[in-house]
Amino acid sequence: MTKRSVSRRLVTCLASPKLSLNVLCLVVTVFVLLQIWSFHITQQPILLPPSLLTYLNQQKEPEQISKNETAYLVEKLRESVTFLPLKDLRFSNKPLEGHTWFMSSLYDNQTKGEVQYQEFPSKSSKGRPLCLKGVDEHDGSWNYYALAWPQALPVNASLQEGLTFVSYNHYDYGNMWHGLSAMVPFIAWSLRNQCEKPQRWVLYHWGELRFGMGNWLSEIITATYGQNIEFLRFVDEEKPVCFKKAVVMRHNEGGMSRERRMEVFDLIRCKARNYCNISLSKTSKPRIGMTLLMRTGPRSFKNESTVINIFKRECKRVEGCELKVSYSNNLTFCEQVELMRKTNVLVSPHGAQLTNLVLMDRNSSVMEFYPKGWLKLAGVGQFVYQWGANWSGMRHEGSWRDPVGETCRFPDTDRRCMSVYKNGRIGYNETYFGEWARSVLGRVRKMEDIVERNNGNGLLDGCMC
Ligand SMILES: *[C@@H]1O[C@H](CO)[C@@H](O)[C@H](O)[C@H]1NC(C)=O
Ligand SMILES: *[C@@H]1O[C@H](CO)[C@@H](O)[C@H](O)[C@H]1NC(C)=O
Ligand SMILES: *[C@@H]1O[C@H](CO)[C@@H](O)[C@H](O)[C@H]1NC(C)=O
Ligand SMILES: *[C@@H]1O[C@H](CO)[C@@H](O)[C@H](O)[C@H]1NC(C)=O
Ligand SMILES: *[C@@H]1O[C@H](CO)[C@@H](O)[C@H](O)[C@H]1NC(C)=O
Ligand SMILES: *[C@@H]1O[C@H](CO)[C@@H](O)[C@H](O)[C@H]1NC(C)=O
Ligand SMILES: *[C@@H]1O[C@H](CO)[C@@H](O)[C@H](O)[C@H]1NC(C)=O
Ligand SMILES: *[C@@H]1O[C@H](CO)[C@@H](O)[C@H](O)[C@H]1NC(C)=O
Ligand SMILES: CC(=O)N[C@H]1CO[C@H](CO)[C@@H](O)[C@@H]1O
Repeated sequence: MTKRSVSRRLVTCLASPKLSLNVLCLVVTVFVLLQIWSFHITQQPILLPPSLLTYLNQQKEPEQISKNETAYLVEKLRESVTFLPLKDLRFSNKPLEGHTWFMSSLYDNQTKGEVQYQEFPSKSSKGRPLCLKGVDEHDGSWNYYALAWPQALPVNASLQEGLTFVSYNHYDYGNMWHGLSAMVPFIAWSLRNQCEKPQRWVLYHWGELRFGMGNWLSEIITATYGQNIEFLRFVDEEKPVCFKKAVVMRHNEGGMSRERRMEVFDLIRCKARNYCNISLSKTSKPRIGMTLLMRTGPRSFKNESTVINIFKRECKRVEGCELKVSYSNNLTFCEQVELMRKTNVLVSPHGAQLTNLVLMDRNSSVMEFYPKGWLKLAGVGQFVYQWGANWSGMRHEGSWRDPVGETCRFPDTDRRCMSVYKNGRIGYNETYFGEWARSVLGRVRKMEDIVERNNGNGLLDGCMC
């Protein structure tokens, strides 16, 4: 050890926070200075106590200290990334309010009338990407999220290139309506971001991973983005996945103005028609198309032939009206798209098949039917198709609620009756159905422009359909 390096190390040593070392260093420094001063030694190694020599040898050169301090700190940052449970049980009594129980420590970007979303990395995440971890499909509190600095991603993490859509859905991705509600905000985001397409999706329900959507929904998404859906597979619960760019939605279409929602449905409708090769010239379209979209099983009509005959009769009275009767359960996706293009009046019981209403031309009409007991017992969810019609620019023409049905041994407002009514079937009232159909058809006929609309005009740049 040379004098120079010894003295430099002694200076570092003097700066040490340990009092005992300081004292020792001071003593040694004085000793070294004395040696130098007395010229007794010049090139010989300085004799130091062995314990101090060991300590000094552990100290690195200054440039090395700063360099390896960085490497050291990055390593510490990497290790200190803290994963929190995706589902925060503290908010289980109000899972959908405010920041929700999903990624509850993070806040959405809320601009009035616009979709509520989170984007990572972003200014609000201070440039940190989002990382996810966990493979649980049954309990979302065993899946995790974290923000990490790009230079210090967590140990064992992989980085996914491109754009990833992370969806939270309180209901499910199999049901056409609930699934579509979860997808609307992503499409709205894309509309405002040069139609950017996701390279992959991560779907959560209550923080639990999901790896699929209903067929209708996945066709809608495939048609809208013009590519197949890729789901991210988490291979190992100890291997986090971080995203170059991630967009998170957890409020469905909440916060979006009616105009923004209609933009989304205009795009979906137009993309679906293109995807199904339904060109405007190729297929003829009735002047007024009335479609009975039937269900089988729960909420089907008890006496289909009578119901069909009532609407057939009313349609016949209106010039240019054509009635079609279809079963939603055995139509392909493109058959549904085609059918809806030809439908101006959709007549159907309450149920997921009604989600197809968004695929009709704007300003088309919907007539909805419920079995007994739903008004008081089924909760607000029973109004989703009234909302859906409004949000997609359709006219909900009202509902018929069957006054007759199975009898429940409790009072009709008792919640226990819902299990009796839930899967009820629907009767008919010939007088009411006839008058109702007449008045709806009358309104439709009065609207002059039953011609083709929604050619994708008015859509935003980069999202032309
Ligand atoms: C929130 O979104 C708006 C556009 O909708 C954007 O201009 C703004 O920068 C975003 N804010 C943050 C903090 O990300
Ligand atoms: C990283 O992965 C290795 C091998 O799979 C595993 O043994 C180790 O525990 C992981 N480390 C962390 C911090 O998860
Ligand atoms: C639409 O037409 C294209 C090109 O002719 C074809 O590749 C595609 O399979 C068709 N799609 C459907 C749904 O028929
Ligand atoms: C349907 O109603 C018609 C007319 O009321 C009746 O003649 C027929 O038997 C009913 N059919 C069924 C399956 O209930
Ligand atoms: C569609 O389903 C309905 C009811 O289950 C059935 O009556 C009809 O024959 C089916 N149509 C086709 C084309 O399979
Ligand atoms: C829908 O109907 C309203 C009037 O009821 C009309 O002002 C509007 O232009 C129509 N929209 C389309 C897309 O036809
Ligand atoms: C949709 O709802 C809004 C507010 O409730 C209402 O002003 C508007 O007229 C409705 N639009 C249609 C087409 O029903
Ligand atoms: C059927 O509808 C008509 C017209 O709304 C109503 O006057 C009549 O009471 C209804 N009949 C039954 C059995 O509910
Ligand atoms: C002397 C020494 O340990 N140098 C290391 C400092 O840190 C860098 C980056 O991690 C390494 O490459 C050096 O080997």
